Amino acid sequence: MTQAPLFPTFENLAVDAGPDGIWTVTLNRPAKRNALNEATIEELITLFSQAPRMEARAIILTGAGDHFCAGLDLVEHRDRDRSPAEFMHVCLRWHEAFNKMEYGGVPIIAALTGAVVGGGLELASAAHIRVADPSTYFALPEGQRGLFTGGGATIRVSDLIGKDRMIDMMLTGRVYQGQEAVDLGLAQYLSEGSSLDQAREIAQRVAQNLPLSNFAICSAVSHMQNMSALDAAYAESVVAGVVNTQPLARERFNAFANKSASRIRPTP
Ligand code: 1HE
Repeated sequence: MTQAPLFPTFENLAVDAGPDGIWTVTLNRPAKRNALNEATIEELITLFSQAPRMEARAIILTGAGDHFCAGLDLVEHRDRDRSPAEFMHVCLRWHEAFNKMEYGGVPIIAALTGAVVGGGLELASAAHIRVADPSTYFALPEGQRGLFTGGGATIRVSDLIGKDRMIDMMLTGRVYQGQEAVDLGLAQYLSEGSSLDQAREIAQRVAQNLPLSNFAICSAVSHMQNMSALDAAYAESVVAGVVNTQPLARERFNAFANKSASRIRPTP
């Protein structure tokens, strides 16, 4: 893998910035099952702060080894013996990283394998598209570990699956996988083979959209969800005013009008 030239050398992430604007970002602590220590979160903040200004057209987020992410680095947490205020600040850095992802405007496609647990599910839920494979499983083992979610699960995971299911996962350690996980909303896709391969196909398709459209899709929808319906409708009209009149879209309108553009059909 090649390191994106404008980034410092990351210790915990591998970044492969492809010439087509599709980046692959790999959590790179497989010996620790990609558990999220403070250093990894700082690297995620750096990366996802800069990516929108570096012409990334889509980012595939994956984990090295068999497991996407084992959540909070429990050993670091034990060793640091943090005060409540210190851990609050840790959580605020997680929020910084995950908000940069969700609101940054670059489509993020998470290719999930193995454990997507605790903070790993919080990370995955900040991606715009999640692809699971037959090895992927989702859990919130906070209850069993003597913890509570701190990386945004109360917002994002409950948005995906509903508060009652999330509470059940946290209380009982219930694990979801396969089609059931997709049906519940934990992932949008279940690949038969490698989730990374399917994530690449999705990234290629998504990267064909105009960047301004993708920016709006991958930031405005989330922002509008935080607004009143009245304000969201107003903001939507403003965003649509900018996006739907972008000069680059004209050739797409022309292609539709002169019948050279593909038509929308159901998959055979
Ligand atoms: C870790 C971590 C970790 C593995 N922090 N070091 N997260 C959890 O409760 C999940 C904890 N992890 C596991 O349940 C399992 O490790 C896995 C199912 C992910 C993988 O199992 P396995 O058998 O492949 O690996 P392993 O033998 O358990 O672990 C291999 C190494 O990874 C080992 O280190 P080693 O130095 O002894 O070789 C483990 O200690 C290390 N490792 N997971 C630190 N999480 C903002 S609040 C968020 C709250 C949460 O995230 S709660 C969920 C915490």
